[in-house]
Amino acid sequence: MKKITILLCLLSATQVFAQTTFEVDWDQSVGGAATFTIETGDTVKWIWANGVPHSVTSQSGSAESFDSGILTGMGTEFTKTFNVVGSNPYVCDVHANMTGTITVEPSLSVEEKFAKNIKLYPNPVSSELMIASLFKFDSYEIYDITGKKVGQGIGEGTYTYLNVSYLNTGVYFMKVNAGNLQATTKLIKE
Ligand SMILES: [Cu+2]
Repeated sequence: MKKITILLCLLSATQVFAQTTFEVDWDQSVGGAATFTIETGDTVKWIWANGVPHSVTSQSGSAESFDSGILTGMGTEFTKTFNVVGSNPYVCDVHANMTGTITVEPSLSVEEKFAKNIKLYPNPVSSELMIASLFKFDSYEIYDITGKKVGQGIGEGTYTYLNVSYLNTGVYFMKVNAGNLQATTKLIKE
């Protein structure tokens, strides 16, 4: 009986640890940073990144319904925990260009969460590229389609900017490393 109790405690501790809060700086420049793939029980926290009125409002067809109402004030927060598997497209009621989708999957490992939430903006890119990651990352490497390394750099947080205007037009692969996690995403240079 004792053994079973301990095992149950371990299981529940692991599940709590696996849950993640995803933070979004919510303003008109958010772009694709407002889109995440999460697992059931994960939380998304939108943080107003300027003093302009915004809302976080689910669109029709969203798996869950949510609406912050229109709120104003830098640092204002709206938090939602997602418990239903499915797709949640949402928008700011004030700014039509502030949109995102929260995709909720039944469960994801830490490795999967990292890999599914590496984002490159814009993509295709002509000069300045932003790499955004769920977790603080250590480094990135760019490879061409022959596997030759054509760029690399250091990550200092969850996002970094780099200039890729030196690359020829074509397909590349961006590898992002965070501790023992790594993920590779296709990058198009135009
Ligand atoms: Cu807005």
